[in-house]
Parts: sequence; structure tokens; C-alpha cells
Amino acid sequence: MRRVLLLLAMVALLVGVFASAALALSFDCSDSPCYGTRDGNIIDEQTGEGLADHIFSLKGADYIDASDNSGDVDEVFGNQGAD
Ligand SMILES: [Ca+2]
Ligand SMILES: [Ca+2]
Repeated sequence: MRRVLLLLAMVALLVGVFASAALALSFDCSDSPCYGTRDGNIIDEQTGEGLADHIFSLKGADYIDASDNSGDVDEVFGNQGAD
């Protein structure tokens, strides 16, 4: 019985981990301003030289990369979370 409970606890933990990972979006901005979701996101700036990006990642621990293009000035707002 104890092993079954331990197994069920492990399954519940893994489901929680994978469910939260599935909610995280990874995308390139297609316009400016560009918004993330309430969950952790991986956001890249728009493709193209000289495009000023205004990226608002919102809640969650986000990774934002606005260094792909040179010659532009981007603004990045991490909001809440360990960004
Ligand atoms: Ca840019
Ligand atoms: Ca954030």
C-alpha cells in the first residue's frame, strides 16, 4: 500500500511538471508591441534589421532575446517573475 501511495505521488508530481512546461510558449514576435502570456515564455525579437521592438513578457519566468538584430533600439519589460 505504501508503495502504491508513493507511486501515485510521483505520478502527480510529474504530471504537474510537464503540464506547466507545456503551457510555456516559445515564439518570435511578429509585431510590436509584442506580448507574452501569464506563464513563462521564450520570446525572440522580430526578424529583420532596424525593427524597434517593445516586448512585454508579462507574468512568469521569461527569457527574452532582443539581440538578434543590430541597428535598432528595443524595449523589454519582464514584469513579474524571474526574467
Ligand atoms: Ca529589434
Ligand atoms: Ca515575466
